[in-house]
Amino acid sequence: MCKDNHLVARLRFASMGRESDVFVQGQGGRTFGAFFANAERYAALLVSKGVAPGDRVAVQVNKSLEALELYIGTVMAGAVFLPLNPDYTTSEIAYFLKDATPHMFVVDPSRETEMQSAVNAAGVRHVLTLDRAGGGTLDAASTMPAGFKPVPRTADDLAAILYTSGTTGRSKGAMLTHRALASNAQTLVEYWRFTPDDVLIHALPIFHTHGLFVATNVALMAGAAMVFLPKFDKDKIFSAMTRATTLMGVPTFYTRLLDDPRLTKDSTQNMRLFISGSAPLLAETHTRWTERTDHEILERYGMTETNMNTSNPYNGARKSGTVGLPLPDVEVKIVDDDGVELGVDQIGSIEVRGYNVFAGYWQMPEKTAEELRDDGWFITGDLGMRDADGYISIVGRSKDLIISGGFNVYPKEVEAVIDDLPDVLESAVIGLQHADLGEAVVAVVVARGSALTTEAIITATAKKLARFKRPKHVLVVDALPRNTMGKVQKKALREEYENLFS
Ligand code: MLC
Ligand code: AMP
Repeated sequence: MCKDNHLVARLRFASMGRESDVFVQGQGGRTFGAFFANAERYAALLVSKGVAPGDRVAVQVNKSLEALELYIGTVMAGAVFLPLNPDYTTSEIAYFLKDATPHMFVVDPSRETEMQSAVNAAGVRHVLTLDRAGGGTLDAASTMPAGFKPVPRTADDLAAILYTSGTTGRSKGAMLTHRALASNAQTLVEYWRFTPDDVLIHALPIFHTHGLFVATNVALMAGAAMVFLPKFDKDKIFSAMTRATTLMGVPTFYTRLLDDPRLTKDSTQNMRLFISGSAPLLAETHTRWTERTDHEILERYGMTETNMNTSNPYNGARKSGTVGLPLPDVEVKIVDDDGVELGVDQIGSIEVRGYNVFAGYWQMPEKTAEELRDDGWFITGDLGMRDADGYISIVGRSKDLIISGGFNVYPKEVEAVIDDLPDVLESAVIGLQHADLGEAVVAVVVARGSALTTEAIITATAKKLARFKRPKHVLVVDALPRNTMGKVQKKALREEYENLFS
């Protein structure tokens, strides 16, 4: 095993000497040698533009291999990779740039002009472009020499910042160190038995923990190959399954594949492992999948702040409805409101500790202190329990959060946009059960006067919020239910409209 502190050295170790082996299959794919050489060129370009160790490089581009090479190149340059959803609106990006003050912003060329004022306000020094085909001004890297040597970093230095929304509606930058990312990838490679013989189907976005760190880092660290798809695409996944061995996805991947008659024991016979995470996998989905394919989906549990915490075992019972056992080197405890550890089958707050845990929220010491205890325990905001065999189940969340198709939506952020409309008195945003997305965002709105239209709400949210945060349905009501303290009872709303999408 490679003991180097540098994340890139750790990710590269398994493919050293195998430069001409295929890392990414298919047209426009890459050998390991070409992949790392391109990353070295990006690193050289960044340094030539004055990117110094610790500088943030914000990247809002469509999924491409070049974007992955830029991730590795940024970390090689000693800088901090900051990926952003390409669907984020200008106002969302303005917040991230101002908060993170990156030295460089890499954006799709089609959005460069629109982002100019946000770039200026944040004092970003360089803007480069990268389109989904690898074109754009970042292509200046092609004239740079390969062979760039990674800028030395300690295990505690930052490799990435990933923004995660918060209950207050203000996104927080989770600071991830070289150690956190490298140690978690190493643990997962071993736990899930990844080897150079594996071929992973990569159909997830690469601006979140799941697609960027769990999928990409694990494949690289194992020296495994990938089928790299621009997005979830049933046809392409079925076609890839004949030559791939593993798939990582959110539950929506699995329910969509189950809806297709092509999902059979035959079509999945080359596969050895299906992994699900980022949102709860229904026990029913787990059972149906096993019946159809003879494979048991392996469910695991993670977070932006912690990487992966628990996983069902590779060998041994994969218990549906549970997220499995704490991973090696990760401590998990279930505690009551006073922080006292609870016993078997008792529901409490889930806390985790280990190398996998983040270093705090970027420039938010108070927020960090609220959630990350001095002794290293992180308060996840998830509620769970442990059974007699040690398996953890997630039974709810103490945070007001909706998970839609694996993307997190914090109601407060959506409510703030809706409440800003002059014809709105107040709103409550809730998640309702949805067959495809797990939960779907719904806005329940009280009008001020009679002029409010649902179109006005749709337009306002479309202007300010990325698509996955926008309500799939708007209900205009006379009043919101409140308890005796005057607090809006979202539970009552969820119960009242529970069948909206069924
Ligand atoms: C797309 N849309 C969504 C959505 N995804 N709306 C709500 N929730 C989502 N998740 C919008 C589209 O913009 C479109 O809007 C409409 O819904 C229909 O889109 P679609 O074609 O059905 O969606 P698709 O592109 O197929 O995407 C669905 C999906 C995708 C589930 C495949 O959302 C996805 O890849 N999710 C994965 C998210 C993820 O990686 N999470 C990991 C976070 S890390 P319109 O307006 O055009 O109709 C983490 C830690 C951990 O949580 O443990 O892993
Ligand atoms: P994020 O902030 O996007 O990283 O999302 C992390 C949250 O996703 C966790 O706090 C959980 O609430 C949820 N999550 C991740 N994996 C699972 C899972 N397997 N089952 C239930 N919830 C999950």
